[in-house]
Amino acid sequence: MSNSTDQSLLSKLPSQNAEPLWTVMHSMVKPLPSPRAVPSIWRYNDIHALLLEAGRTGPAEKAERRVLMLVNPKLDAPFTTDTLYAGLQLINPGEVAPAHRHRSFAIRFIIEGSGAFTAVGGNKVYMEPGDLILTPKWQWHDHGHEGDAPMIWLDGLDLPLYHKLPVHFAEPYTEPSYPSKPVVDSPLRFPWAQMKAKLDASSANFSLEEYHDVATGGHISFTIGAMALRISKGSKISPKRDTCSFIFHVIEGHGKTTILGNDRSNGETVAWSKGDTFAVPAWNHITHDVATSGGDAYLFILTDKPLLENLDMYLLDSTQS
Ligand code: GTQ
Repeated sequence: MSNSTDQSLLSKLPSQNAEPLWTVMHSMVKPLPSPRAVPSIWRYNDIHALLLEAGRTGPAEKAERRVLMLVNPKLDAPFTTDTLYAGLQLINPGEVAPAHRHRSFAIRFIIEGSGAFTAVGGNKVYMEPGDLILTPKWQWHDHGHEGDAPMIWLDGLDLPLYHKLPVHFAEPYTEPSYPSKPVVDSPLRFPWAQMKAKLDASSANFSLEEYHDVATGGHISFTIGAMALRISKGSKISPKRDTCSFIFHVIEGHGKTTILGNDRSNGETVAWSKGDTFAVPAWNHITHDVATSGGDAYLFILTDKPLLENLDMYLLDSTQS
């Protein structure tokens, strides 16, 4: 197309709400997956102090949820990665984080404290450190605390998805608490002792276990998946990259993870220890390296793999050696 034809054509397009693809082909159809999120780490020591401070400034009832969102430095809230949201929530003894329900799916991974519960759909599920608790979408849920020290957990939700699909909403319940009774064995609670035993059953230098929905045996939700990873002390592992993004939370141990961008540029190494949380964008290369001193490392992992599989967007980089 000659330049003058092009100019003449281009000038006629805006009034028709049309634009040429050929001038922007490369930015529209990129040669590599192009996450907007960047690698990032939130250190527990730092956030913990701020969360305790938030705990002194006002009641959970008023805040609805006392949460510090873990916001990716290249994105706005609620993006921790391009698809996953994480936040750290604190509840004080005697408080109630009032009942509501929303269209997003949520998980809690318990970090510290004892005596708090999440009530989901009428069932009070007590939480202990290392437990994973599910809150399926559209279930009435409130958090309460019968213990005597602040309780803190990691929230994980699929909230970022609703920016492209703006159909998310929440409803408050008429009372602070939804009527509920305690349950001992809830299909929504995955105790740490059971998961740790599975991870420890392997003598390989690492073991990876997915949390499965008790009823279906499949992923815990249509959008978010959860896994736990054990890496033996002194081991270095480089899982193949894929189209998933991840949020890692350190349950135990210390080590470092090198995260390389989709074209192996912008490398970053994050050193981590207990309580830290870090985000890994899609199609990034990762290498975990666990120190010889100290014990095995245990990591909790949130992933968008169910979402990508359900949409047939999952791809493992089979070219990686
Ligand atoms: O506990 O219900 O971190 O609704 C963000 C939104 C937690 C919750 C979050 C929520 C919740």
